[in-house]
Amino acid sequence: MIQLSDHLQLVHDYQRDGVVRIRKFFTAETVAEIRAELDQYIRDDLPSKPVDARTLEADGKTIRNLWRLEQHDEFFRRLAQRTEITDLIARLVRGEPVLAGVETFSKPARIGSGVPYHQDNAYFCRTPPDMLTLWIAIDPVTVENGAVYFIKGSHKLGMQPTKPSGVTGNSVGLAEPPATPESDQFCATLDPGDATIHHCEIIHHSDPNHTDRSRLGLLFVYRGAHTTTDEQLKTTYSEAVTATPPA
Ligand SMILES: O=C(O)CCC(=O)C(=O)O
Repeated sequence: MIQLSDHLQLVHDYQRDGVVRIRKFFTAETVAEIRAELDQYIRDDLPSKPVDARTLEADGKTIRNLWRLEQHDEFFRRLAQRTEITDLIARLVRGEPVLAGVETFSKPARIGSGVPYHQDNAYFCRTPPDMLTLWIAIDPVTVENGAVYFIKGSHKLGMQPTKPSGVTGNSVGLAEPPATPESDQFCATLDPGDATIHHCEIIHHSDPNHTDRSRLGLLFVYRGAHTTTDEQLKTTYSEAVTATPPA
């Protein structure tokens, strides 16, 4: 893994923009280990896990997301809790980092579905919003195969009105699409091993993958230990997830 020596610049950019891109976050060797572990988990372990350990694409068989890998697989729990990572995350969540989730957004070739405009805190429901996602590219991430687009600075706007999206795995979306056109948004193209870190209130989305190339991302979600549940956000989330369950 790379040495994250320039924390200060990164913290500054994250606070200003709500998202940062880090090249070569993991080495090619670590990316290969992650891919092998995911393959093994899906083949040997997932069949005996609860049905909500994954969300499928519309074909009813291809994995869209794996959820709660930190509970289901020791390899991922350990990887996400390496001190090189949590030392950086502590600065960004302004306190002791607690691992809240390890998951995939797999975006498989040809059938990978889009993710509607949203703010993650509509799902996480924490206050203060000191929570974030480290999104690590396992496959190359391009404009064509469904890179995530972020509206820089939108994490400073507070929570925007939401509506149930009807999208399995992403049940809460923004009530209205943002005024900023996609061409003015930050498109997080990544090579394998590169990563982004995004704030839980930044507005973002991704488009479907109609290409022949998979766009697999591994996500580590952290919150500050000082954050608590925002009951109002939780009520809205519970209604949406009841309307569109993740599995
Ligand atoms: O990977 C994607 O396409 C979307 C990811 C996302 O919405 C998130 O990290 O909150």
